[in-house]
Amino acid sequence: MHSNSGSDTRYDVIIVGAGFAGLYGVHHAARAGLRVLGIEAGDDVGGTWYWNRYPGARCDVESVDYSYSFDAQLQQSWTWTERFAAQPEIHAYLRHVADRFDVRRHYRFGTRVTAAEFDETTSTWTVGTDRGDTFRSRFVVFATGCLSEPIRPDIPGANTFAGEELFTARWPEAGADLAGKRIAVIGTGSSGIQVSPLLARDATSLTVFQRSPNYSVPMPNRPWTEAEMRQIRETYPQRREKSSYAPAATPHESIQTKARELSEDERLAAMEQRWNEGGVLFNKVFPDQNSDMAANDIVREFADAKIRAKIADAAVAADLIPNDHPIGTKRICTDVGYYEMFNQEHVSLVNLRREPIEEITATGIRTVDRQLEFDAIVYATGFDAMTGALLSIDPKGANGIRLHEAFADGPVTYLGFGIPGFPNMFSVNSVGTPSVMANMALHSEQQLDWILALIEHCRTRDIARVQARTESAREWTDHLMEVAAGTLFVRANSWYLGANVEGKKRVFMPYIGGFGNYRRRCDTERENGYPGFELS
Ligand code: N01
Repeated sequence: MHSNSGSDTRYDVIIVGAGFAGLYGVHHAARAGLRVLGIEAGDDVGGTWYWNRYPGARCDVESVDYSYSFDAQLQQSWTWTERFAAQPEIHAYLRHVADRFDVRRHYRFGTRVTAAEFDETTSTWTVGTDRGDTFRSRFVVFATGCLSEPIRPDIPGANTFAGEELFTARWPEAGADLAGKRIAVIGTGSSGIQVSPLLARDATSLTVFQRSPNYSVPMPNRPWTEAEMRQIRETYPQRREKSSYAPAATPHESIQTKARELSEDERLAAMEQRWNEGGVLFNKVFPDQNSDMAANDIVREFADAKIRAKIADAAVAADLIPNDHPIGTKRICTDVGYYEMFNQEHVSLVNLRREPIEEITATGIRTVDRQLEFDAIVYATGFDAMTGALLSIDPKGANGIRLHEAFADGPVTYLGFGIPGFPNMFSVNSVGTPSVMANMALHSEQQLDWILALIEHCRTRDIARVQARTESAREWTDHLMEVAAGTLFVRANSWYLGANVEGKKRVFMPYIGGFGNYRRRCDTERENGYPGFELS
């Protein structure tokens, strides 16, 4: 890699990404006195909340928890308007954080990292960008997101479509005027389920193309009252304390009694309560529902009945109710009026299992049975999760090894942070962390605190190189699989397992043993002087 930027600055650390994690990392690295450079492909901070601007995009973790905990004044001064915040509000929050702590000055925006290479002789990284710059740094931290590499499905004829083509994960900043249009939505994961009811409101017609149905629980969103916000502010320290070692990094507690130890009435009451609380918490009604098929069946049948009751046409209901995975083993979606939407005359469902797409034409979509005409096609087709963004950069580590070679038999990390063969490089919210199963705001704080503490450890001891030991990474990766194998999660073709990307090795990527257990393990690693890493 040759420098053509004329930039001779040697950084202590380069942090790639300006989402929850990157922004926090850059701020704290600067605060710790490190020479830090942040690089971000988007034109502003926000990460997921910068790119996913589609109508209806909302977080399924309560707003007051899905926010930074590190600064009491920030926490006290910011007002969340709704229980589940919408994308514009979360993005505004992250922009506010960037302004408040003056973080933008450390960033290069609109700059995509395209290469990263470790130099053996100097133990430094050279990072290249799509603008032709190269930057050198002792450490590099990839906070590039778990769900940030969108998939464009390989459907024949897709590039011949003459109408408007939109991706939920790359929604135009100026919005899209789809009122009065005939719209196709391809994909029925969280994004497709969130966007469809909003698009249906003003469309002439909306057709949802579903390959696999998903479970969705209604999101009981509403504005926070002033009294609630006051109470939350008063009890924030306790709320955060409760979250800090909790399984999902939120203050919510699970019912402790197993499903089959409760009477039918008690079970029904518990499920009804969780259903009404809404969202992903329905994955945690009973402690055994993700490990015991009989317990899972109880919850699944309850959800099936709830969904069936919303849909007028029994045949449509049968298509919309999943039958290929235990409930919760694919991320439970959260919706506002998704199932009810199908009761409207102008909304229809195409079950791709019965009626596959043959090709996309200039005017619409041709299935094996018919030609359907559209003005716009919306792709809500998911992401190359957890490894996609980092593999697209494909860093070159010690001895010239490429990341895709190191991951040839599946991703291997130690605690998510370190990859053997890649000294002085850290990945954030990566394979081997609870990340996607926990509250990302607090998870990101934990990740960057840990990494910055290790960097500090190296700096104060003149340690030039730090890298995960092969045996500790192997052990941790085996442990991930072991924990997952004890659950029902491995029975679903989910993106957790990489099943949505053709040719991707099936490895259960998140650590499913809970945020608290993971965090304790990371604490121990630090307290013991990083025995899982080689320091030299
Ligand atoms: O992506 P997905 P997503 N032809 O992978 C279908 C988080 N999130 O963006 O299942 C036809 O879940 C695919 O079908 P199948 C959350 O963690 C959170 O919706 O592969 N269909 C599937 O239906 C979530 O889990 C929130 O058979 C094709 C869909 O596209 C994660 O992000 C909101 C296809 C992709 O679903 C990802 O969600 C949004 C093809 N060729 C996202 N290719 C909230 O907080 C793919 N599909 C609420």
